[in-house]
Amino acid sequence: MAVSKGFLVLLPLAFVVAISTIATAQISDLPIVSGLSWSFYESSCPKLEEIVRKRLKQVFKKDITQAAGLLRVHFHDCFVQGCDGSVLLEGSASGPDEKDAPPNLTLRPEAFKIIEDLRRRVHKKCDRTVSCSDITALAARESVFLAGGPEYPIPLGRRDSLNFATQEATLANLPGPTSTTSVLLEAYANKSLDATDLVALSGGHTIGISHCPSFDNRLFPSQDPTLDKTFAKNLYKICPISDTNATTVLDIRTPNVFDNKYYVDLMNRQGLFTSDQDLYTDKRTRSIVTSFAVDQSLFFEKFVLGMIKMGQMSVLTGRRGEIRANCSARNPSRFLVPLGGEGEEGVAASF
Ligand code: HEM
Ligand SMILES: *[C@@H]1O[C@H](CO)[C@@H](O)[C@H](O)[C@H]1NC(C)=O
Ligand SMILES: *[C@@H]1O[C@H](CO)[C@@H](O)[C@H](O)[C@H]1NC(C)=O
Ligand SMILES: *[C@@H]1O[C@H](CO)[C@@H](O)[C@H](O)[C@H]1NC(C)=O
Ligand SMILES: CC(=O)N[C@H]1CO[C@H](CO)[C@@H](O)[C@@H]1O
Repeated sequence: MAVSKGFLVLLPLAFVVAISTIATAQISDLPIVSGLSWSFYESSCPKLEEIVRKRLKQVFKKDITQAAGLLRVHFHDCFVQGCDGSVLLEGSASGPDEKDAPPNLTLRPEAFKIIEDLRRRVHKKCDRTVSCSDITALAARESVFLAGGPEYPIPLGRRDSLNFATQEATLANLPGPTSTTSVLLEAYANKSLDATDLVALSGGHTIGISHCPSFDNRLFPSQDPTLDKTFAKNLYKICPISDTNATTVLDIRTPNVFDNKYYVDLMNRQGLFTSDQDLYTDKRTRSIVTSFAVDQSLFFEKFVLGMIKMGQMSVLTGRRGEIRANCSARNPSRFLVPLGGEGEEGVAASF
């Protein structure tokens, strides 16, 4: 049963008591989208989660920064057309795809390679039973945990999209880093995510990096007054003129650890993007930022709830969608046989 995994394991023992408010029963009792299940691969691929964790442990031992890349890919997948693996598809014949849209240009090529490598390992053990969208979701979940964050179950059973997401959809659905809290609240509300979800999910920026063009609106033509002065000085050293190629970390305190220091950064005016810092400036979200900065277990709890919500956005289940044999390409026609499940729609009827 998934119940055995339905708890949050927090590394520092001190947090265990505080987190007991969100115990086993609560997470796997959450209502989930029909077609998904907490124990979806229990019989078809019982070793799935073990395979993913074991491999990612090896990958992160070499380079922990890959965790951030994997977390971000899942976020991008879910926000554009739903968590359907569409972000993984490469080059459509008929024009630019989701991967080529500006916000995706900074997704790490390694993240796509890691996901495809996980798929290969999983399918070797379990044949083509596990979708690329589920592997992406699991990789994000493991990235959070292996970088020091909470351990939590996620519902599985997603199918992979048959179609590409357009560049237009990508731009319309992924808010930019210059967005204000007002814009973000509206974009999230449109996806049934509330202010707490927004602030908690933004905590994903506790790991990872950014390129100068994503934040140099705060440096040029003039310095954003909400930037801490010393912090700004260092950013000018990294990005001496606008549109340079260099990178810096998103969380200056603990750049590779999944913890609540991102919120401490915001309280010290050391958030990197306008979209980060404005969460502390805006009265509607400020108290949520403060509550996470002083209580890591509260942040972990809300982050997990946000991820479980986000991970179910517009998913394809049953016979809607397919299980790709290659995460970056739709299946060739020899795979076009109905997959299990009692859905109404035929597989790949559209082509
Ligand atoms: C609130 C809306 C969000 C905006 C505007 C935003 C924007 C960005 C931008 C501009 C970057 C850096 C791109 C670059 O220049 O390299 C970035 C990186 C990142 N974002 Fe977000 N993001 C948002 C929400 C999220 C969410 C919900 C998550 C996950 C839960 C997330 C996880 C990450 C991670 C982990 C990185 C670092 C990636 C790496 O190191 O390769 N972001 N984000
Ligand atoms: C909300 O979502 C709908 C479709 O789901 C989209 O057409 C609309 O542009 C979105 N609005 C905002 C503000 O994101
Ligand atoms: C940008 O960065 C890439 C990779 O780090 C490098 O190959 C390229 O030369 C850089 N471009 C500029 C204009 O600095
Ligand atoms: C997977 O699909 C991509 C994109 O079409 C292709 O470049 C790659 O060679 C494929 N991999 C395998 C193992 O067939
Ligand atoms: C046009 C372009 O550069 N597309 C890139 C989008 O991001 C992926 C992953 O980094 C690259 O593989 C694509 O080449």
